[in-house]
Amino acid sequence: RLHSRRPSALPFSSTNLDEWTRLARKESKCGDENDPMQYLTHFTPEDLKLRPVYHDSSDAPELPGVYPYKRGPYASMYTMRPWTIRQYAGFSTAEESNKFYKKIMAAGQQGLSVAFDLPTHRGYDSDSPRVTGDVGMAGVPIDSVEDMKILFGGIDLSKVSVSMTMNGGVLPVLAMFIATGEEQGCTLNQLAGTIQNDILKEFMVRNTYIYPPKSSMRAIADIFGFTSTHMPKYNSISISGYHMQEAGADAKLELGFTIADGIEYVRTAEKAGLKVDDIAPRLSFFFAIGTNYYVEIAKLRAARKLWAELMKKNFDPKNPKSLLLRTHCQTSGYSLTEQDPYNNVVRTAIEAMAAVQGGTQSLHTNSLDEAIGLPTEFSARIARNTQLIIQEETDICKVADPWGGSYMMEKLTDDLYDEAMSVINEVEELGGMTEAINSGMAKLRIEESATKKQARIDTQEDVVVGVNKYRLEDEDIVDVLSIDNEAVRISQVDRINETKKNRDEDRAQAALDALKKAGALEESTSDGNHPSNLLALAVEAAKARCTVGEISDALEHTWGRHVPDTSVVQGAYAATYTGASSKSKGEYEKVLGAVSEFEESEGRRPRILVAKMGQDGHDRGAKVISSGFSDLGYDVDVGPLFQTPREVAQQAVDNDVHVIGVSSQAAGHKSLVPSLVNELKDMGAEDIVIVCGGVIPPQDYEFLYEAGAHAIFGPGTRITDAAMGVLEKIPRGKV
Ligand code: 3CP
Repeated sequence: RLHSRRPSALPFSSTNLDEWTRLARKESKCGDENDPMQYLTHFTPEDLKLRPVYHDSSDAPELPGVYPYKRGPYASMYTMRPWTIRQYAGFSTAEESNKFYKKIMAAGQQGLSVAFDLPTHRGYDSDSPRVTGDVGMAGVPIDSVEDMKILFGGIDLSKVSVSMTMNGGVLPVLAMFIATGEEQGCTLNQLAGTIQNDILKEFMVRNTYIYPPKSSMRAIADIFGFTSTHMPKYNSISISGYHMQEAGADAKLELGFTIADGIEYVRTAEKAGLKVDDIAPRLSFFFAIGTNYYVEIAKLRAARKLWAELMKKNFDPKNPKSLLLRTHCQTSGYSLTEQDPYNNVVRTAIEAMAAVQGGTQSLHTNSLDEAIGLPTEFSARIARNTQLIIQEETDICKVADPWGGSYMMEKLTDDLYDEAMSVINEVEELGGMTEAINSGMAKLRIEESATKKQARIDTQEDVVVGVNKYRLEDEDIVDVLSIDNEAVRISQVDRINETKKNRDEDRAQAALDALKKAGALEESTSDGNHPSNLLALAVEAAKARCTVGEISDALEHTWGRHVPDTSVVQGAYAATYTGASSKSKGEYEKVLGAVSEFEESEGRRPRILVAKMGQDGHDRGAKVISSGFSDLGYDVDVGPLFQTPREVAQQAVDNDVHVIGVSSQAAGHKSLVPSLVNELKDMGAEDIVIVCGGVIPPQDYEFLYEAGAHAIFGPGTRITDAAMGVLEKIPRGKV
C-alpha cells in the first residue's frame, strides 16, 4: 500500500529515533506500551494522518527534542503543549493593569507579561522631577511593593507564570515581585516566570540601563545565584535579540549578537563561581519576528543549533537542559505602519505564523495600532485572537517543525547559521560581547543596518504596502488609548508618601545601608545564600517598604549612573542611493541642492539638534534621522538620551541650532513638547523651530501645533521628505 512507503512507517533502529520516542513518551505520558508517533497522530476530517513529526530515513534523522535541537526543544512540541500566549501589557496604574490582566486571562491569555513605565525601568520613583512626562505612559509604574501587591491582587502567583520586562531596575523590581509572592503566601519554589535581566542589549540598543556595565553584570550574577538556589521554576534572564531587530539589526546580526550575549552571561556566571548546570537550564531567549518570513523561521532553527553546539563545546554541561534554547518571540513593532493600520493585522498574523513554525515557546502578537499609540481593548483582543485562531482553529500545532527537510529551509538555516557564526567569531576576536559593546562595534553595525534599511524603503527597493506604495489619499483616524498621565502621577506620589509614612523607618534605613555596603564590596556575592547577595538584600528592602528609587540610589551611591556616547553613522544612507532608480536619485539630489542653496544664502549649513526627552530610550528613529540628515548636508547634533526639556533647550541655544527635532516613541510628547516651548521662550530662543517625529497619534497633532510644534513627521516619512520639510520651516536671515 502506498502509505506504507511513508518514512515514518520504515523500520528505524536509529539512536535519535529511540531518544525521541523515549522523550515523547515521557512528555505525552502515553505509557511504555504505546508508540508516541501513533499516539500523537492527528486525523483530519478527510481521515488523513498528521504525524507529530516527519523525518528522513537516514540512520540518525534530525528530530525535535534531540541534540542539537534544530527542530525544536521538546520532542512532542505543540502536539502536547502549544506555546504560551503571553501578551505584554501594563499601563496607567497598578489598579487598571490588574483589571486588564484579569480580563485577558479570562479571555484566553495563558501567561502574564508586565510592561513597566520608563521611570521604573530607570530606577526613579514617580515623584522624581526627571520623569514628569513618563509616569504610567508606556507601562505600569511600580514605586514600592504596595503597587506590586495591587498589580497581582487576586492573581495566584503560585499558578500563573509572570514575565517581567525589566533590566536597569531589575533588583528592586524582582525583589518586589518576590516579596509580593511571599506576602500572598507562595513559597519561592512556586514562583514561575521570567525576568528580562539582559543588560548587554540595553547598552547596545534599548537604553534602559542605570549602572555602568561592570556593576550591572555583577547584579546579574547575584540574581542568577539567588534564583538558581531558591527559585527552580524561574527563568533568570531573557537574552534578547528582539530589541536589536527593532533597532535595525538584520537577522544575522540579531542572531549572532544574541547568542554571543548568552555566551557572555554563562562566562560571567562561571567567573562568579556558579556552575553551568545550575544556571543554564533556566536561561531563556527572546527574538523579534518580522515580515521576512522564511528567514525568521530559519533564524529560530539556526539559533537552537548554534546555542546547543556552542554550549556543549565551551562549557561541557552534563544536564541536557543546559543545551536547550527556549525562546519567547514578539512580532515586529518596526514592521507596523501608521498608514492604513488594519494592514498590521495581516502583517502580525504572518509574523506569528513564522514564530510558530520556527518553534517558539511563548509569543506576543502586536496590536494593530501600536505604530500610532497605546493599544485599545479592541486592538488587544484581535492581537490575542490571532494566536488563539492559530492554536485552536487550525491544525498547525499537530506537526513539529513542518519545514524540516525542505531543500530551501534547510539551506537557509545553514546559511544563517554560518553568517551568525561569523558575527560570533568577530565578537570573540574582540574579547567577547562586553568588549564588542565597549568598542562601539555592535551598536555601529546595528545603526548601519538600520540606515540601510531606511534607504531601501525610501528608494522603494523594499515595499511597505500603504506607505511607499499603494498609499491611501485619505486615512481614517483610528482610536488609541489615552492616559491622563498627570492624574496617574499624583496618585503614585500619594501612595509613596503613604507607604513611607507607615513603614518602620529604622528597618527601611537598615535595609538600604546593608545594600549600600554590599554594593561597595569587591568580592563576589553571587552565592544564593551569601548574606550580601544583592537580590536577597533587595528583597529585604522591598519588604521593609523601601521604594524602587531608594533601592536604586543605594547602589548608585558606589556604582554611579552610566552615561552613553553619542555618534552618527556616516555615509550609509547616501550609499544606498548609488544604485537607486533615477527618480529616487533625483529626489536625493534635490534635497542636497536645497541644503547647499541654504548654506550659500545663510552663511552656514542648516543645523538640527535631534533630541530625546524624558526616559524614552528608543533611539532608532533619532539615529536614522541623524545619519540621513547628516548625509544630506545638515549639521547634526545628537542630544544625549534622557534629557529634561530645560537641558534640551540649553543645548539648542549653546549650539545655536536652527531646529530641534524631538523624537518621541513613548507617549510623553504631550507634556514634554509644551515644556520645551516654554523653556525656549524663557531663554529668549523662541525662533528655534521645533519639529516632532515618532509614535504620535494623529489625534495629538493639533495639540502639538497649538503648543508650538512647526511640523510633525509620523512613521513612514521618507528622510528626503523630512529633510526638505524641515528646511522649509527654518526662517531665513537668522545670524
Ligand atoms: C513545554 N512543556 C512541555 C512541552 N512543552 N511538557 C511536555 N510536552 C511538551 N511538548 C513544559 C516545559 O517543560 C515547562 O515546564 C512548561 O511546559 C512551560 O513550557 P516553557 O517552554 O518553559 O514555556 P513558558 O513557561 O511559557 O516559558 C517560555 C520561556 C520564558 C522559556 C520562553 O522565558 C518566557 O515565558 N518568556 C517570556 C518573556 C517575555 O514575555 N518577554 C516580554 C518581552 P518546566 O518549567 O517544568 O520545565 S516584551 C518586550 C517588549 C519590548 C520592550 O522591551 O520594550
